Amino acid sequence: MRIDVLTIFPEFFSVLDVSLLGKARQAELVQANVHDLRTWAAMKADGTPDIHRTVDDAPFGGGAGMVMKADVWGRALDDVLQPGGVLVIPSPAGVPFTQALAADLARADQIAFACGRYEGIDARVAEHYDAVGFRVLELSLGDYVLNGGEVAAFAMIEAITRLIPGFMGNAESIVEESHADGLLEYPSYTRPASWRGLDVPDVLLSGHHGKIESWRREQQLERTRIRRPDLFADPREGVAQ
Ligand code: 6GU
Repeated sequence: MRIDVLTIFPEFFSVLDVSLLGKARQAELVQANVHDLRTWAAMKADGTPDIHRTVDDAPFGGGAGMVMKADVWGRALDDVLQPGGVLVIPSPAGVPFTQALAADLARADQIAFACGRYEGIDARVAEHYDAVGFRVLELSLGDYVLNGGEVAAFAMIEAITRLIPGFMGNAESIVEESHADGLLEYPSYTRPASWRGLDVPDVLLSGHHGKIESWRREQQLERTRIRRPDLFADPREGVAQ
């Protein structure tokens, strides 16, 4: 898989080298390229030089904040997006990024992450690349606002790359983890069996695999019911998939 990140804060992604992704990179399962968006801001839309390398401008219609310029993003993405590549635009106004989407994107040949500030990128950028045939996804991490798409892109890169076939050592730990089957993971314990007056549930010490399995299933259901009742909601109502 090839990952391209376009950002005005390329230094932020030096953390890619020290994260889990470092391993996938070494194994040559992932090739990650980080680009400074200002590389494509050396000229204005009319072709004249822009010594300030401006990437944003005031919103049409007024309002707070700045909007990132379509012409700069267009030149950058024309250079970076490969045929068949997926364009991901992190945005608090996007559809929810889920484990299912992460698994889907783990099979992509290329993903380009367009990291904008939270006021956003001129909406015509997503519209244009969709119109010319790219898969374009505006994705949100959750219902809170970050200053820019960088932290969100990094989280998505980690969620996606660990699902690339051959990346994780233990395939079972992916099958059993939270969200793999739409439920939260059951609680886990290790030695000592008693710690500060708290005992590991007896069933886990019983050696009875059938009972352990059904206890874990009950725990998954109970946890999900209490912490994430929305995961039981009818997917046809409300929440975007
Ligand atoms: Cl994807 N971007 C930003 N800027 N804020 C967010 C987010 C994304 N997801 C949640 N908050």
